Amino acid sequence: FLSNPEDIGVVAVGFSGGQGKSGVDAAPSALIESGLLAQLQNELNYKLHGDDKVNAYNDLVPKEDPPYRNMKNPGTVSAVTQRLSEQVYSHAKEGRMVLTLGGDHSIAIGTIAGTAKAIRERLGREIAVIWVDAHADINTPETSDSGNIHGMPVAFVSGLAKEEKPEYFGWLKSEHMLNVNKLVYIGLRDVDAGEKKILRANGIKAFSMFDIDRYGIGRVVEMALAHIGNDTPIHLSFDVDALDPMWAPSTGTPVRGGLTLREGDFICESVHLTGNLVAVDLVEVNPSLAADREAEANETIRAGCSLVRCALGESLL
Ligand code: B3U
Ligand code: MN
Ligand code: MN
Repeated sequence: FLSNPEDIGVVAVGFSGGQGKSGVDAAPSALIESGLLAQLQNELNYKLHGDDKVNAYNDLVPKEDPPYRNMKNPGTVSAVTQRLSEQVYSHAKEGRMVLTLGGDHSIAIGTIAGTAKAIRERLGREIAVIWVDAHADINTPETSDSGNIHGMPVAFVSGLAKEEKPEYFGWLKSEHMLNVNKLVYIGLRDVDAGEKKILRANGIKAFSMFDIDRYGIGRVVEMALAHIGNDTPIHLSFDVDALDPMWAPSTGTPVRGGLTLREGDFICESVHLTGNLVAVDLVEVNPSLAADREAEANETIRAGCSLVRCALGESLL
C-alpha cells in the first residue's frame, strides 16, 4: 500500500461555484447523513481523520468576482481550491488516503494539486489520475462555451491552461501538476469539439462508452491500469454523472447511455485492488435536482455511497 491502509483523511466540500446550479453543495452532508462515514468506520474499520463538518469556505468568497478569461466565479473557485489543496496535502503528507466529498468537479483542481504535491514529497513519485466521467472536463477558459470551471479542472491541473495571476489559479506550481501521460479517462460520452482536439493533440488515453461496449468493463479497466503502470500512486476522481441517469439521476448534467452502477463499482473495486489508491473524489451529486425529488435523490446518494465503499474495499471477500 502506498498509503497507511487503515487511515483515511476526510474532506467534505460543500461548494457549487464551478457551475451554475445550487444544491451540489448539499451533497456531502447528504452522503454523511445517509451513513457513509459511519460505515467506513464501523464496518470497514477505517480510522477517519479530519472532521465530518462540511466546509463551505464562505470566508473565501470575494465581494465581487467578475468573469476573467470567460471563467465564471474565477476568484472564488481559485481561492476555494487553493485552500482545499492545502487540506488534502496535509492528510496525504501524513500517509492517509484522502476521501473528498464534493461539491462540483472544479474542486478536483484542489484535490489533485494537494495529492500531487504530497506524493512528490513523501514518495518522490508522480501520481496518476483515473477520471471517471461522462465529460472530459479539459476545456481551457478559451475553448469553454459555458465558462463553468467544473468543465476545466483537468486543463488547469495539467498545465494545459496557463495563468500567472495567483488569484486566478496562478498559485498552481509545478509540484501541484499532473503529467498528462499519467491521466486516463473512463466513461466519456459528451466531449466538446475543442476538448476532442486537446485530447488528440496531447495523446491522452481515454476510454469512452464505445470502448466499454466494445471490450467490456473488465478489459477497459485492465487497459487503463496498464497505461498507468504498476505501483503508481492513483488518484481516482469519480464524477457521479459517469453513471447512467438510471442510477444517478440527481446530477447537474446527466447524459444518457452511461455506466451501470455495477460497472462503476467494478472500476472502484479494481482500483482498490491495486493497493495504490492514494485519493478518491466523489463529485456532482446534487440532491435537489430530481424530477421525483426524494426517490431520485436517494437513489443517487446510495449510488455515490456504493462507489466510495467499493473504492475502499467493501466488496472484497
Ligand atoms: N463540457 C461542458 C459541459 C460539462 C462539463 N462538465 C459538466 N458539464 N458536468 C462544459 O461546460 O465545459
Ligand atoms: Mn466532471
Ligand atoms: Mn461530468
